Amino acid sequence: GVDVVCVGESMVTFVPTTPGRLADVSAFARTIGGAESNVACALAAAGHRVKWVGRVGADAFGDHLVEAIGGWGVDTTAVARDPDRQTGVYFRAATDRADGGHEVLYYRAGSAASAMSPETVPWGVVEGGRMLHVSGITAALSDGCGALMHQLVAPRPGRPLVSFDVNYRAGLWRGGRAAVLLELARAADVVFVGEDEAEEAWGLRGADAIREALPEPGVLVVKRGGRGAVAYERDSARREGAAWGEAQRSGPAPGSAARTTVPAPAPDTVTAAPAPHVTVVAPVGAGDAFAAGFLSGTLRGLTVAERIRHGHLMAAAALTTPHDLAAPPSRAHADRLVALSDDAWG
Ligand code: KDG
Repeated sequence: GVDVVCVGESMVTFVPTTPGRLADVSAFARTIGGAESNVACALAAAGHRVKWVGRVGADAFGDHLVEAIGGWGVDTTAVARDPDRQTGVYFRAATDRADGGHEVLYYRAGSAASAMSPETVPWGVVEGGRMLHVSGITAALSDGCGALMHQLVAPRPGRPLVSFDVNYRAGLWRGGRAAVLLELARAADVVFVGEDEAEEAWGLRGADAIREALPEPGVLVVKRGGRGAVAYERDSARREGAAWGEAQRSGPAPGSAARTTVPAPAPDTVTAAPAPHVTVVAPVGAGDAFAAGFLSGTLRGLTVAERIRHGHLMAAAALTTPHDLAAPPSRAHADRLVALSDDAWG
């Protein structure tokens, strides 16, 4: 069986070989991008069975994505090839702006992935894992992709545990607020969001305000950059622990009321864990790596504190490479690092 199914658009990515504004640089190195396939690759590298579901053109860049992502050990058999649309591409500057943002140029409007929809993505495939990982990027790609996202997170019997990374991308939302991302997050079981993006996307300030606006998910992880991360875990989610798969299967019947009408949730357990200090080479991909580390710990039934530390370790690896993806430490090595005392982590 498959542990995790990741659904989303992947793109061929061009990163300048010299620093500077995109307007000035002239040479680029090709790499791969795509938040959900980044998570898939990192999870596969950590030893999990992972399937990436996406849609690429029947072109050379589509070949490259399928081959490169497959090279990380990800099952790509469910990736659709669209003969009529091209694979998405994006360029990003090598130097990040002082405000923490980075310069990005997307060439993805009308891409093969934008044709993903409830009609073009085979349901049997997305339902086939213990866990389903998706992100808010997909909701911005097209109406069909938006409809697909709503369908993927909707409560239903037998639904896998749904992990949702908010992944607000200002360039895809024209810099505006994205209320739909809050709606999608509400329906998920595990939610990842950065404090900065919650402010940009929803105007919410600080971790507690985010939890207040988003009380439904069993686990909400708020990332605070160099200050680490804090997780809010509902007691019911904690009790279910490693048995969450079973709990999901006996969940609400089809057509029953959405989670927003579920009785008021029991109090949260709040777990904060600092991040190790690293010299950042490129922040892109760190959020995906964090999600992969956290989800890997979830699949292994680790405590929330341990899951956060695995997330931080994977993120540290991604932060210190110029590409989105970094080879994570081996599981045994990561477990040793996670078990270090609080002093080593603080
Ligand atoms: O998280 C990294 C992604 O942002 C990057 O790989 C490109 O998927 C991408 C996007 O849509 O921004």
